[in-house]
Amino acid sequence: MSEPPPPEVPAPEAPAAAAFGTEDLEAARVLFARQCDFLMGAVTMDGLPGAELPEVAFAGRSNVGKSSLINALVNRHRLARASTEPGRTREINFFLLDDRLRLVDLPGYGFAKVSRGAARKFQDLGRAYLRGRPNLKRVYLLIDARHGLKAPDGEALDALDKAAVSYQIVLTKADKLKAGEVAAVAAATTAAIAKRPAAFPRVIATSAEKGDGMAELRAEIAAAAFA
Ligand SMILES: Nc1nc2c(ncn2[C@@H]2O[C@H](COP(=O)(O)OP(=O)(O)O)[C@@H](O)[C@H]2O)c(=O)[nH]1
Ligand SMILES: [Mg+2]
Repeated sequence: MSEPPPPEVPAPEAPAAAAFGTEDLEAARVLFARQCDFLMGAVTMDGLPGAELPEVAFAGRSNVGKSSLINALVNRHRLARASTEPGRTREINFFLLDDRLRLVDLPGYGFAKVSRGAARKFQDLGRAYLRGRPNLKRVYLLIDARHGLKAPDGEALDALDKAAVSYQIVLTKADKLKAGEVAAVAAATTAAIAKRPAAFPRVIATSAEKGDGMAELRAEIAAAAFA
């Protein structure tokens, strides 16, 4: 039996693909094809690199796909360690792109395998970074497309709104759902953040595995970093 076509979900905001012209998409593609290297990992606020370059940070629950997304953005399979073991990324990892932009892999929140005290310490570091980083241009908050926004994500959104840090939601692992299901989660997420003061209104659905949404996300990042 053939599947009925997915329902048309009205997009409250223009779809991400329409937000950028061909030139913007191409410029972003070229930027992300440049040299990208691991710069350093930091375990304390004192250990952060200087604030002389713009940074965009990736945050989300452990296992949501942060490292995989960074790898996919720069087309490098093993740049950021993608691990199935929660809590392995306990530091803030910095990647330097084209000597002019840093991609920042933040510690995941909500791991089960580390002690509460240890988990809190990493979360405090992530939180301190988010609150006090003058060169932080935008935070990409990753949400598993299969789950949508959950309570721990709500806490992260509250913290970002309170700190007045611009953030944008990225749905990950879109390849695990049908297109209509992804559109429904994107629409629900867009509606859920509509009244949040620091939220950027466009929600981007991505698949690090298949490459969906990567061109748009690169263009969003370039626009946020160099605006
Ligand atoms: N199917 C699929 N799996 C993904 C995708 N992104 C990440 N994963 C898987 O999800 C798991 C966690 O990914 P990882 O990048 O380590 O998450 P992190 O803890 O947020 O850095 C790994 O097994 C990845 O292979 C995706 O777009 N599609
Ligand atoms: Mg990781």
